[in-house]
Amino acid sequence: MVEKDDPKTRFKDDRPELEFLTTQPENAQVANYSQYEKFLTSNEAFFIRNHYSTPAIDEGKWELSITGLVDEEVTLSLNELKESFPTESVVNVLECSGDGRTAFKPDADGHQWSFGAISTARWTGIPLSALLKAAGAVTNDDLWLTVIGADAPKSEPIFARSLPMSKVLDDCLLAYEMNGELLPAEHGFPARLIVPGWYGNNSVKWVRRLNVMETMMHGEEWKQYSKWHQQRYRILPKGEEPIEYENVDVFDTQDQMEADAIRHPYLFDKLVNSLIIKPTKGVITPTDRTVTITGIAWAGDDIVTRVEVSTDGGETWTDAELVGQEGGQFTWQRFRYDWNASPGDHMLVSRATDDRGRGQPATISDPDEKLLQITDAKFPWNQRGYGNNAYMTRSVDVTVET
Ligand SMILES: Nc1nc2c(c(=O)[nH]1)N[C@H]1C(S)=C(S)[C@@H](COP(=O)(O)O)O[C@H]1N2
Ligand SMILES: [Mo]
Repeated sequence: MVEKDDPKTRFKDDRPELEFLTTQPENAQVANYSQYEKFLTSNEAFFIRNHYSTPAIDEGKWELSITGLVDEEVTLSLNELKESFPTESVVNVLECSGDGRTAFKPDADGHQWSFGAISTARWTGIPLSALLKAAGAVTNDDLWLTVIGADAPKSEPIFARSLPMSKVLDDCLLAYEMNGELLPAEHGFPARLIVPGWYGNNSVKWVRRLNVMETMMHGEEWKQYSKWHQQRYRILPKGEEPIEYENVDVFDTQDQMEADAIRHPYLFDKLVNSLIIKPTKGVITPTDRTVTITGIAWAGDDIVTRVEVSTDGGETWTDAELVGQEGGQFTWQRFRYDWNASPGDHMLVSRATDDRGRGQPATISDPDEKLLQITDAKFPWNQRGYGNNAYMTRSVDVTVET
């Protein structure tokens, strides 16, 4: 490990691009949304979300094992991995499912992220399909792959996620590069999972084992591994304990909210959402009355087809222009709107729609409503404040002066 990547010696002063919520473990969000004007976020400005401190991993000793429903258990060194398998790249937005948690009232449990727990990088690594094939894994669509991280101290539950085999084979990567550089320690060195379009919690960092299984992790046998899959990262109404399912057959997070068979959705793919980058809150003095409003919109593994902007707090809406989605399906869509601004106070809001016709709700519900799904334009308040895509919580107040 190089010295600067030692979490004990790296302090927040080294990273002006980030606003640290905690330093040990490191949890930091993008400090200035102007970062989002670029379609890739630099490795230095990329948000960090760690449950445990960044582990010091010796790449010479690190190994990946592939276990479970396989012909033969396989163990691979980093060199074997890099030499024996094809690589692919994907530009993918990582968004923490707790992004926007500050908007839940009363407060939801967890780090109080505003809207900076989202970033985009180009990830390069090995398709999981190639790795599983090499181990002679059984890969029927109804199976699961449990991906296990190496960061938990001995006494703590291991960070691991169970992912449906169909998604795994489709497009998941074991990435070892981020924006053309080796993965930085805090982003999962030497190898992490990338699950395109899905919430960040699925993209396990510091991967050490892949286990092919008939069910998701659950019950006594997987107790040491399943906390972050079954107990956390679930949408829980006030007063309810998570139901541990063995299997679900709906993976889209919003579809899960609507499915009777799933009471407490898992945070899998990202909900449709958007964010205004410019102007920022405060006084603006346009030279010719035109104020360009810019922002980003994203929809997980769906596609953003429309973004609307309101300059009167959501009373009236106008279509924004979609300006190129460089990088493909899993990056964010930028938008702009040239606003002919009249002097006075304005509340700017944006809302996106995806190719399935799903939009953003206006607000977040009251906990006592105990909503299970988006209802009457309200996002369900939930105990841990996941998945907020309500547009009014992201509004920007500006005063236009002449
Ligand atoms: N092993 C491990 N993987 C992990 C985590 C973790 O704490 N441990 N955090 C997850 C969460 S909640 C998110 S949002 C992303 C954040 O990735 P980043 O720190 O590279 O931005 O990593 C995920 N992978
Ligand atoms: Mo997260």
